[in-house]
Amino acid sequence: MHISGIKEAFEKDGYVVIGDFFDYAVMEHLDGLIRNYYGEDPDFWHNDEFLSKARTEVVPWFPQREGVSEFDAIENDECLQALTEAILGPEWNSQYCMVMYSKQGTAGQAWHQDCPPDDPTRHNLNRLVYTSDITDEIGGQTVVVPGSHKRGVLSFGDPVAEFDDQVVLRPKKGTLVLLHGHTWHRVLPITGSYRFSTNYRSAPKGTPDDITDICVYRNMRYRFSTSSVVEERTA
Ligand SMILES: O=C(O)CCC(=O)C(=O)O
Ligand SMILES: [Fe+2]
Repeated sequence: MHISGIKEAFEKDGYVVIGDFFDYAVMEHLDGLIRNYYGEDPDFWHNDEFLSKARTEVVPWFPQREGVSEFDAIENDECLQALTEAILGPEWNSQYCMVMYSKQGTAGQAWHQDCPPDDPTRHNLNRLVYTSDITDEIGGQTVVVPGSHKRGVLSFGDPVAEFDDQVVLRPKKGTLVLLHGHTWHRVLPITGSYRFSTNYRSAPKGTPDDITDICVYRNMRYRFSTSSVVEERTA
């Protein structure tokens, strides 16, 4: 698929999946670094209220902030940069690289939008890199509702109920998923060992750095910087 086709698919669906985007050996190397960092039993980072209300269990890691430079190669990948520019326009911003790890037996992530869609033009772009396969045996499949980035705020309701028009993604090692921050998405429970993904977040020119501070769930809006529920949703 050429850049124009990818851009078109992204604009229509709010996400696009591109298999075999990254080099296998690079994926192997980063995968090893991530497994080594988390070890056997990482601690949770969020407080109990968040864990129970959001039904989201992830342990984040920002490797570049700790001087782990091996993650820069993906960030500097020319194809990834060209694609990002096509989607976000000139002078887009690279925000940070965040690995998200979920342990066996945890809930994954409930339905959410990474940032409120109150202003449709203000959003982040997830550039998700999968350094190992997401499989049905392990769980942790990424689920999206196509076109939902144009539907406004995520509907109120059961945080983890299925949508009729949802699509389950099973990215393989080396797959790139571009996902609009307003697209309704979630991660299924982790039934097998553990799963992680690596997100190179970016945003159009002029987007505030804290664009993803408030996350919209089906039952609340949650502010990460203060670990607080800023709105209990009733509708
Ligand atoms: O890990 C995934 O597959 C999706 C994670 C996610 O919700 C995000 O990066 O905003
Ligand atoms: Fe997300």
